[in-house]
Amino acid sequence: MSGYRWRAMIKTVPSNGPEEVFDLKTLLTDGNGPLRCIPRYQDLADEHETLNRTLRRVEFGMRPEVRMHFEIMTMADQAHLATIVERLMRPDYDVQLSLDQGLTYRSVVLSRIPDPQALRGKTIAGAELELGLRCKSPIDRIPALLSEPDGQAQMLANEGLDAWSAGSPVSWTRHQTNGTVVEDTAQERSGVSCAKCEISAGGPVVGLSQPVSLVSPGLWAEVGVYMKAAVAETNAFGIRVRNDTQSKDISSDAETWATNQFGLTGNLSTAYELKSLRFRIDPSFNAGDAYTVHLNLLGSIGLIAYLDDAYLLYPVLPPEVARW
Ligand SMILES: [Ca+2]
Repeated sequence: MSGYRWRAMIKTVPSNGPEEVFDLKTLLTDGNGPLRCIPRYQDLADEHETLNRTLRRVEFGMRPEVRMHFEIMTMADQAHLATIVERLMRPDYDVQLSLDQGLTYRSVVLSRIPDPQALRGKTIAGAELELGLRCKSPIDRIPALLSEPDGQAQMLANEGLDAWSAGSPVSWTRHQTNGTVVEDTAQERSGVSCAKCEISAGGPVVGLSQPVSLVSPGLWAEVGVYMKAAVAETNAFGIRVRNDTQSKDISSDAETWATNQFGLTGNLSTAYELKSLRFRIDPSFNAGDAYTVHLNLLGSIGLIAYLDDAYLLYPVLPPEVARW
C-alpha cells in the first residue's frame, strides 16, 4: 500500500437527543468532501530558563488541529457546514471529528469559521471555505499514519482449528449437507490440526461457520483464512459474513450488504494461501445484530480442501485511510 487519505466524519452529540453523523464524503455533492485536510499537532509545553540559564522544558503532549478546505459548487451544500458550525457554537452539543472514517473520534471546538470566498475569484464558479477545528483534549503521541487501532481483537474462538470434540471443531458448526468436514492432523498449517473438507455431491453446502459479535456499525473488520486444495481448482471457495438479524451478507465491494452474497470467492492452489477480505459494517445496522462467519467450499464434486488459521479482526483501519 502506498500513500494515504483522510476520510472526514463529524458526529454531533446533543446533551439531550439523538446523535447525528455527518459523513462529509457522501454529504457534499462536489469533490467528495473536503478537498484538503491539513492536520497539525500543536506542541503543548512550558519552557523557562533556570538561574544559570539552563533551559527547562515541561511537555504536556500535543493538541491535534485540522483545517479542512472545501470547494462548493452546489450552494445548498453550504447548509450542512452551517449546521455543523452552529452546533459547534452551542454549549449543549459535543461535536466530534474523525479523519479515519469513524475509527477515532475526538471532541473539537471551532477555531476557524468557514466564511465563503469566491472560487478562483469568481462568485459564479462557486465558493471555497475553510473550516478549522481544534481538539479539546491533548494527546501524548502523534498517531502512526497507517497503524491498526488499539484494542483490536480476534473475534473467532478456536481460530487455529486445533481443538476438536466428538469429531467437530470446538466453537465451529460443520456444514456437511453435500460432503464431510473432519479433523486432519497431517496437513495443518500450524498447531496440531486443521479441517479437511470434501465435496461428495453437487450443490451447497460444505464448510464451517461461527457466530461473531460486531457491535459498532460503520467500523471495518477483516475476515481471513488459510486454505489449500489437494488438487488446484478454480472458483473453489467462498467466504460469507452474514448479518443474521438483517439477513444480509457483505458483498465483494466490501461495503454493500445484500442477500445471498459471498464477500470473497476465488481459486485454491496446493499450497496454503491467505484468503482475506476487509469489509465495512453497514452504518445503518444495529449494535445488537447477530453475525455469522461462513467458510465454504464451492468447487466440484471430489474437491478436497484444508482450512486452518482463520481470523476475524475487529476493528481494523479502513483501506488506505490514515489515523489521526
Ligand atoms: Ca491449526
